[in-house]
Amino acid sequence: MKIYDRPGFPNSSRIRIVLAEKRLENRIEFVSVDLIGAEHKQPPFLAINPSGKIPVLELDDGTLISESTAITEYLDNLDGNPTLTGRTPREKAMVHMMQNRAEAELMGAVDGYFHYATPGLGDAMQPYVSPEWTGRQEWGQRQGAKAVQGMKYFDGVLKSRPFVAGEAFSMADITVFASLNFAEAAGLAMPPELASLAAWRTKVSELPSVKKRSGQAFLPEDLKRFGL
Ligand SMILES: N[C@@H](CCC(=O)N[C@@H](CS)C(=O)NCC(=O)O)C(=O)O
Repeated sequence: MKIYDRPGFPNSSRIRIVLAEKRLENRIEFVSVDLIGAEHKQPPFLAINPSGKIPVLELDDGTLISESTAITEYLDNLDGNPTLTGRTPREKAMVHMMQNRAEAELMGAVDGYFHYATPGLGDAMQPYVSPEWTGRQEWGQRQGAKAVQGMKYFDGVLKSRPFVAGEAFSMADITVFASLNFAEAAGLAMPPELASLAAWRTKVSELPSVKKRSGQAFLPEDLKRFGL
């Protein structure tokens, strides 16, 4: 199997954690896609994913699977023991409900903040993601405020259960964790009073699959291009 991604980017890191959790890293060949250079918006990559987004999983028979949730479902079910996406109907429902909330309230909102309230991926990407319009900054800032509300929501959730979707670590935890790292990298701070979310984040960061951080840090060349 092949994965088209770029180390350090939030949805790439989601899948890297899944691969470590399912011990599948050795079965994957990684193909690096240059997001800052807008490689993912050019025809060769659009033939792989018409949405122009990473990550994409390519199976050995050539099947192309994009969308991190779909990729996670596939990888999690390969061993017949879907620990990350739910084993029972109730678990599955809870994981997908919380996963969707993590995407809508956190990951998507941080993405909006990053692309519209900050220089985002830089000059090469401007024609693709950030058309100029007068409300652009304001919309980006509103997305940032939405993301902070999302953090408050998940802080509340984590006051009454150990993980985002219940008793076990799941895909929803991975999405919230990757979103918080993305927020931090984009300069969006987590309010210090969110003690339950902070404690959960520390606990998740210490899980072996997360701690490994293989491919979860930006490439030095990308950090330089971000001016970091
Ligand atoms: N819904 C997609 C979102 C993927 C996504 O937004 N990927 C980011 C990288 S983390 C990307 O490709 N961004 C480049 C762009 O939006 O142009 C998923 O769940 O995989």
